[in-house]
Amino acid sequence: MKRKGLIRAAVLLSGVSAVTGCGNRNISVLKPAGPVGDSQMDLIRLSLVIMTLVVIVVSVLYIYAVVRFRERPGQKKEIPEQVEGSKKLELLWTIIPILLLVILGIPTVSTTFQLNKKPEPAESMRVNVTGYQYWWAFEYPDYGFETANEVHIPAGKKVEFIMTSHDVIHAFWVPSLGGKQDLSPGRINRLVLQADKPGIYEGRCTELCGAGHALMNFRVIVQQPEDFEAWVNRLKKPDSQPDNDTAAEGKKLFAQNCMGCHAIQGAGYKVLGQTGPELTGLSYRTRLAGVVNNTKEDLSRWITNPQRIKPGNHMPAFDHLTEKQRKALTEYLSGLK
Ligand SMILES: [Cu+2]
Repeated sequence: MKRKGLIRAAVLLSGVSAVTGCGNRNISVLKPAGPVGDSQMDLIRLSLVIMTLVVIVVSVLYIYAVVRFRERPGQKKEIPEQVEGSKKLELLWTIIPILLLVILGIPTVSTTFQLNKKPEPAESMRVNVTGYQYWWAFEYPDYGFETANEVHIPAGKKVEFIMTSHDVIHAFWVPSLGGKQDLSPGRINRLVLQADKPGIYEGRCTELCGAGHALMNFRVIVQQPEDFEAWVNRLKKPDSQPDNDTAAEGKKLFAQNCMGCHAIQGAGYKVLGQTGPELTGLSYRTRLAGVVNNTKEDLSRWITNPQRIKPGNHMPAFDHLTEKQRKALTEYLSGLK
């Protein structure tokens, strides 16, 4: 019996840690990493205080009533005094919830308006986000380049994300930074976020968008302003030329097999009506397709059978390539700067 109880407690505790996201400190609304997350956390705290007070008051009244008015041995059975229609009581339990809702409502509405304010262009930057089944395009209109599945931003600066979708409805969510916004085809939505400290913050799609939805992950890479500038400068002048014979062979294979969907700046591969992620600067990314580490082995696995890694995505398998060709293509792509 004791053992069963312990097992139950362990299962319950692991469930609690799973829902609070304590496994990864960079993907939790309970550990905000910027002013937007902070103000949303304040609202969570306020509603938690109000709800806890309500639970305590109701529990105390309930326990008091059960104990005080319990049936005693030898007690004469009589119908207690009826309070139905009591104006005093009706007013009391109508006014108190209204007051609690007002206390919660005023800061909620004012925070919502405050967070939705358009930042001054001088103190913010803009990133255009497009959702695709099942990846993210991040375009930097101020710098004239695009990247995929990983968005770099400088610490301490407001970033205005302007969002739309290429196909179905997706939703952009970086739990540690706050907010959540839908990306709908034909509509433009916006979300302003800011990160205080450098770090990698995990992002998720939170709108069921198809078979690959649960793996439609992305990362927000927050850097010190000078490191961000260096990254921008590297991407503004991409070096996409192969630096050895194997990579040169890979570049040819890319032109034959991949450039219908993927663009690489600096190599002359610009795609109209692009359907696959931009590959410029692929070597700087921490992950591939948002789900596996950016290694040559995983890149090769991805090229051979992308469905195995992210089911439902639109990239065909290039399993007809020989071992040598796959190695060459991998060599070229993993060297993209
Ligand atoms: Cu989704």
